[in-house]
Amino acid sequence: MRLGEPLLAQFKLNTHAQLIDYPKYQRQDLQIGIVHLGLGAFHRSHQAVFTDLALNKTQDTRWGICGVAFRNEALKSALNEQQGLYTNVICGTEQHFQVIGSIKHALVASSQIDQVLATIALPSVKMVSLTVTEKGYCLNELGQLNQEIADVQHDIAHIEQPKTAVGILVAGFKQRFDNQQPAFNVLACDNLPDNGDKLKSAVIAMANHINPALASWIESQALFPNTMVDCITPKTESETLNAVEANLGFSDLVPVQREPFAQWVIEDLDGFERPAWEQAGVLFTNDVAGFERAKLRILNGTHSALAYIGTLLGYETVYDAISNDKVRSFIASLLTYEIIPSIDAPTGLDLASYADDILSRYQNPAIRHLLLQIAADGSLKIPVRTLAPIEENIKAGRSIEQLSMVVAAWIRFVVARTKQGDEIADPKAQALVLAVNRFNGDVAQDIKAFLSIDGVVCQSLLENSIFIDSVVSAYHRLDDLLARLAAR
Ligand code: CS2
Repeated sequence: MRLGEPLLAQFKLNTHAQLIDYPKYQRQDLQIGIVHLGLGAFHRSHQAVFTDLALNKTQDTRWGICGVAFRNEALKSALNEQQGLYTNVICGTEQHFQVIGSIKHALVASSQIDQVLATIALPSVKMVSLTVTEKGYCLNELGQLNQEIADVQHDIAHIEQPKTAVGILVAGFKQRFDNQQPAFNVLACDNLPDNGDKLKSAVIAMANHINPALASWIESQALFPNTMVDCITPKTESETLNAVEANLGFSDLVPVQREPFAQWVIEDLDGFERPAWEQAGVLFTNDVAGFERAKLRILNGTHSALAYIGTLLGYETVYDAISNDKVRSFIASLLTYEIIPSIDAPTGLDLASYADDILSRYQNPAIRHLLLQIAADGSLKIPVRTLAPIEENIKAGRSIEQLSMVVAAWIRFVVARTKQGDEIADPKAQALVLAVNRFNGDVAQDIKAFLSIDGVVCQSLLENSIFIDSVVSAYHRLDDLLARLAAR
């Protein structure tokens, strides 16, 4: 039998109910309070789960979610056939199964933009939240709206039919502004520092092209709290579907899998209407920046290091790579000497033990987190995760040797994939491949040309010879490092 409302109704009666958690609120009463853009696995393993937990505790059915995928029609159809229900498989020493009910229904932006905008216009909608990855913010290297992106230009010219997340927000605000309805708030949930502030500035920049009065209205009426989100969520695989079927006896076409740990820190802004997420363990604070920097540099920074170095060593998953003691020591030393010193710890957070806990999370054999998944979009991730601490370390006179090794490994990863003719998943793939194809064997020149690709490295760092020399030197020493890490 397929997961859906009829099955949910039976949970209370059948034995499977002992194996799983399931919604205990009146799903038929759920209103749409949140429109979420980006219906990938991460939203469904994280924010939708926190919301489900809050709904279970409060029975406050104002906060159902309308999930908007950008293109994935199959996900939308499967979720809607299951009345929005899906299984969250928590993979620790044992598997734990939760049927999540906070998503009421799903839409696809590329084929149903009118319905998406009509939903955002509903008076019950108080918030639009997003998990659209770094590239969804359409920012340039200065963190401002990148008007060279074709879809951004499209949205400025045709705001009624937006394609980008920024455009959907602007179009959503525009209809409320035109109809004199109250604004909604926006909750950015992606791995970028000051995610809310940056999204706000991109939205306002686009709105300014449409109507400056609209831009000032958004500026004064809408809140964009900054957030930190954390939960390791590998892609759903056929094993995930099989685990649900084997353990629960029903089929779910769109389950998600994740680690037991999940954290969500949200800037505490007055007037931000939301579910009672604090009852589900969400932390509201005025120092999100400290948590964001710590998580982005310690977790995401070492993730990217593992992704490039691990792939070059022939590993497939984070678990495989971190199970090599030498790789683990390299990562531990990178953390101790170059990453942790670059972070101002938020009050109450001990960075060394935070980092230890993260390394333990990587050593979870039940999580198959593919290095290639993390390696994607390096041109957007490396600046935030690796170049930002490099820049600060240079200013403070600290070492950047190991961070430079990560940059060198990223470049080598791109070189290796280009030579093998493998796809490079990156919005700047074309420019990256072009740069590699022009390599002439003069390492200093090649590295400089690669790092000069438009919009990857900010100008001040590009002009900094300490940085360039350090990456060139790391590139020369990379083979030795890889050989040392590979030696058993
Ligand atoms: C990862 C993140 O794919 C990546 O770039 O570093 O998705 C990471 O797993 C999450 O941020 C964990 O919270």
